[in-house]
Amino acid sequence: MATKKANPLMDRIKEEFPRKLQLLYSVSPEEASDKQVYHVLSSIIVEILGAKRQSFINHTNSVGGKQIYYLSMEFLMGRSLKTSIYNLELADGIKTMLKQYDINLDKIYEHEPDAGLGNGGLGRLAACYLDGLATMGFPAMGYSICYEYGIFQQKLEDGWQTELPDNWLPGGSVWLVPKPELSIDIHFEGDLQEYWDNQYHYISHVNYNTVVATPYDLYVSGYGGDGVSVLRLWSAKAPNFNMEMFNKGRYEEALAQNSIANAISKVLYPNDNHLEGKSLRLRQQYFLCAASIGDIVNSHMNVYGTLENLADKVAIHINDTHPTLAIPELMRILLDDCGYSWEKSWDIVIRTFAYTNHTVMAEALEKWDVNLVKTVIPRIFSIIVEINNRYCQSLMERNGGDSAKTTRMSIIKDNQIHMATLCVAASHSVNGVSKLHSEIIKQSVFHDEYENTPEKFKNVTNGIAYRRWLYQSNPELTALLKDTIGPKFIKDGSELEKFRQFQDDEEILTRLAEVKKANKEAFAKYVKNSSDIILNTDSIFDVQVKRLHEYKRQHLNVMNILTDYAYLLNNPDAPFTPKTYIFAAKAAPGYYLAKQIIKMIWAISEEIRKNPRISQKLSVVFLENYCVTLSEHLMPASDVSEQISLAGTEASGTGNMKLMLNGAITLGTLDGANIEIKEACGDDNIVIFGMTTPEVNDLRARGYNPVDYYNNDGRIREAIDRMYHGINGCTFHDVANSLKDRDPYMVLADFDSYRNAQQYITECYNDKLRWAKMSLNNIAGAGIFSADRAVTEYADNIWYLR
Ligand code: DL6
Repeated sequence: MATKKANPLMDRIKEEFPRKLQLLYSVSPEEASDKQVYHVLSSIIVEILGAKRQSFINHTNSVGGKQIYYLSMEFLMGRSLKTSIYNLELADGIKTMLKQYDINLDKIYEHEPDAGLGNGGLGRLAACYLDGLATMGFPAMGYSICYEYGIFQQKLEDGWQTELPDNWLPGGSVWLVPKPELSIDIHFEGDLQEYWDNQYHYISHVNYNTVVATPYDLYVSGYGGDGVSVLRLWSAKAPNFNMEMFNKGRYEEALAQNSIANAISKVLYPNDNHLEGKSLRLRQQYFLCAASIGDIVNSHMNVYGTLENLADKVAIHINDTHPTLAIPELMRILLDDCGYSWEKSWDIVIRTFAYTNHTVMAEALEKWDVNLVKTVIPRIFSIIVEINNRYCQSLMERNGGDSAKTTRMSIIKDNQIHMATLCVAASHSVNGVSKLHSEIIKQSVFHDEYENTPEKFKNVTNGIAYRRWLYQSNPELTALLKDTIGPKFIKDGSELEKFRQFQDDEEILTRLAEVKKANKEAFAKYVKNSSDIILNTDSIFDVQVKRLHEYKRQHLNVMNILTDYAYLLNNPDAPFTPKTYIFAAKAAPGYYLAKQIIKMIWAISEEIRKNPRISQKLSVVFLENYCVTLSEHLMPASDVSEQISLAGTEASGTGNMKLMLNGAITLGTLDGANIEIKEACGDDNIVIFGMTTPEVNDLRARGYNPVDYYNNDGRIREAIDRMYHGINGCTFHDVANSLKDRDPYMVLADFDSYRNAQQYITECYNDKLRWAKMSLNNIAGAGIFSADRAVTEYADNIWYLR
């Protein structure tokens, strides 16, 4: 039998580990605390990755390879130690090494805080893509802000969400490598001076305030191969204190300038799918863009000494509109610093930039007030105005002087700058994140733009760093897969398809069911250790975990639970398949209705908990502080994946992919990537309900009247009246009124269909072999949703990398 080859890095780690513990903490491995072990182990891995990255990039530069720069205000990284060790294929070696000192690696992981530099789907996607890019050997750097405080820590107090600061740097900074020599000065406010010299028109920006951007690098290992991505995070500091201003008696101004500068990288804005039109947010966005573009230009100049070939060697990707200001910033450098003509600069910009849209929610489409932009970044403002003038002129020419259409498509309208419009105008590619979403943006959000430049519009369905949720989080399922289809699926997700051949193999189906049961028990233990919640592992684990938003319709789930609860109160002895509804969700701190819905879930859970006759059959839990690490524990234990947004509202979803990969059955609408999940797992292995997008549009056009549903369906009436009358002593008038009077996401219209789907899924579950077969088909179909596949599509169709 062939023995597994030892990883050559292990010799170095075995030597470094005791040496560094001694050097940094004067302890031997036997004496070291788990925290010290975490720090030393992490710093060794960072050094390994740093060296690997250096040779990877040296090679890219030596062959003149194109580089990807991925700009995003959010990267929801989670923990780095475990994923790095697994991706470097060091997990077994390190486990064995630590065992000899009686150290448990799983306990060491617990000392790392999540790097929660994002809100949800958009930020997690960016993190997954850094992993995919490294794995596929595409040279990539992500850029974001080194927020001192990431996404808040959620705590429920009597069911009401409170937000605690997420001070992640004390434990997390070991992963950050400072690069002060690459710092960049960013200029805010000030005045523009125009002058002519030898027929050349110059603009200079004077009297500005400077903020210093200092980069910190976080390495992301790919699985196998040579690739390592870097996430470069910018930290903001005021330059030296303005003594001159202070000495002139302008004390407050000098101090205010300092604090404005230092505030820029202080905290992540905690909104998801919702813009925040505050001046600090605008500063954050320009800070990220100016620092990153400056850095890209500097490294390109170091290698090539010219920007002539920038678009051939560099692809800059804009993750939603938050980093749009990178476009005028690159124009500024090409025009003002390099002296290129407008036409030439614009040509370079268009060929360099690509943009992904991640939402159709109107409230998330960014618009900035003209006066604010003009004050905070005057030169950038003047460039946007010029871009718009030229763009509108070209539209008039192209559309036979159709001024109404030009006005609709204008970047500046009603005293606001429309960032998505600017992105579409200045990028060579615009993509949505699932097939449905990419169609919707062509037909509605960007319809005029699509008619104007159809060739720009593309689709790349999202993908996940699937190894994190499979072989790093679900060792039992990984072992079963290795036994049945061999280990190739770890490198190549499409290999999972081979698992389908076992869909009628009773022995394998039984083993699969045993894996799920073991995972549910492990999760129940984990939950019990961190809270007082006891999970019944003989019940169905029905899971809805995602940001709390009305369009995601957690309240539809609640309506069904209330209906079941009412039934059980009236029929306590009726046969009932036990079910545990598991929720986890953060709400934006200012989103009142979302917080009410959290409180309502908590109230139901409390009320049912107090009634043991019912809670054996029906139980509801709300897990606090949903984050990447919690998802890694939960996904392997889930039976049902609730993906119940109103059709046409969820751009893609990625939690749906993680759950499918772990064998959960999707209970969902035909929305976002659910449609492609259905194609991938097969119609019999998913439970679909509700209106389709065209049906939603028709109903809206006909006039949707939720109160009719309230009047005509006793179950709906009873559930909503329960919100009025009180659950666990609290009333929920605002949620009830919203459903009855407005119901913007048509919860009531889909209720009947959802309820039937819930009953059907329970029926399927009760047939153990059938359920295991459905589950197996989901795992087998999940390979298509890997980030490796997604980034390869970007590389081929958008970045033209090979
Ligand atoms: O594309 C990643 C992710 C999608 O899977 C979700 O469907 C979508 O809601 C999310 N969008 C955002 C938008 N945020 N803003 N602004 O998070 O993107």
